[in-house]
Amino acid sequence: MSVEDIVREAAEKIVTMEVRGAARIAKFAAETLKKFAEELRVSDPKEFDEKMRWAAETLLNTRPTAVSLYNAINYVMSYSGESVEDKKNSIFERAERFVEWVKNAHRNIGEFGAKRIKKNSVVMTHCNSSAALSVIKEAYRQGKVEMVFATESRPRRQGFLTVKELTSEGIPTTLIVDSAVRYFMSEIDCVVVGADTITANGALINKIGTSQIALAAKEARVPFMVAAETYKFSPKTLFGELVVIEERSADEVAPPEILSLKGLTVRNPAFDVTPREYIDVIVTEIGAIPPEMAYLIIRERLGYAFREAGEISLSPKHFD
Ligand code: RUB
Repeated sequence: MSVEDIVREAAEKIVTMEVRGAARIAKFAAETLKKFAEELRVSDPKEFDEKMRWAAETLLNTRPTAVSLYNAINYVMSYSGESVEDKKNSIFERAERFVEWVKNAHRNIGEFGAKRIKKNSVVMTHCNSSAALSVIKEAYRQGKVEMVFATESRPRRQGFLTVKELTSEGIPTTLIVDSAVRYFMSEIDCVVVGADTITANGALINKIGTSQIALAAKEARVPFMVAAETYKFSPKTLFGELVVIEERSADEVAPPEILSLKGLTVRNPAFDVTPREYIDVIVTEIGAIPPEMAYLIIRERLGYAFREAGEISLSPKHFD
């Protein structure tokens, strides 16, 4: 196995969704860059930088939508140092700091988010979000959650992961198909979802179907909470860049006998956009904010995080 295979294999795991979810892929990318740097036997600093850049771009070109991946990679790649050894140490430190960021963020988000959940609540969630589950689990620990409705989340059924996780903690859970969301909305007290990306204007990009849930929630006047670490906010959207919505293979949607039907087209977008008007609150690790404040998070929080060592701006190649 060559040292490059560390990166190739990691990239493959993200593409095939063996590692999935915006926080997990971000953490995994940071850990992979660290491991790659650790194993790289190169003495020329310039060559080292080139190899690191190749690794960063390979990881970045796996899935286009979750900005957490871009932010994680940029954070680690903003390393400093003149010698290879110094560069490596800076990478180790930054990767470890990013991983800590992920872990601590979940703790705070759980705590802040749980405060917004009232006693005896029935909560609905979609897909499988570690941030949203932090909120739900903490609220349950505080005795506030009576029942969680979890959507199946077709086509990949991440809802199964969610119901496994919730039931393993003893949380009363109801699994529903995605199309049953509006049917049950009148029984729901609060919707909590995660985020793949939050744009500068406060829109949420999350698992396909999220915007329909937000629509049904607004109609029924059910509060809609987004649990999102600050590394889910997109600095790129500040400069007008649009979020690329990943479209995945038709195989995920239907079996071969359907896919072979003459004249049939299958579309499989993995994410959708929920405008900020549908969002009551975004719970981040530094506080619960209205979506209108997304711009400030990007400027004050992320600007600072990347300014520390000067941002290296990477653009994914095949998504442009
Ligand atoms: C996962 C998804 C999740 C967000 C947030 O999509 O949309 O809601 O990534 O998750 P996929 P987390 O399964 O296609 O990766 O809070 O864990 O980052």
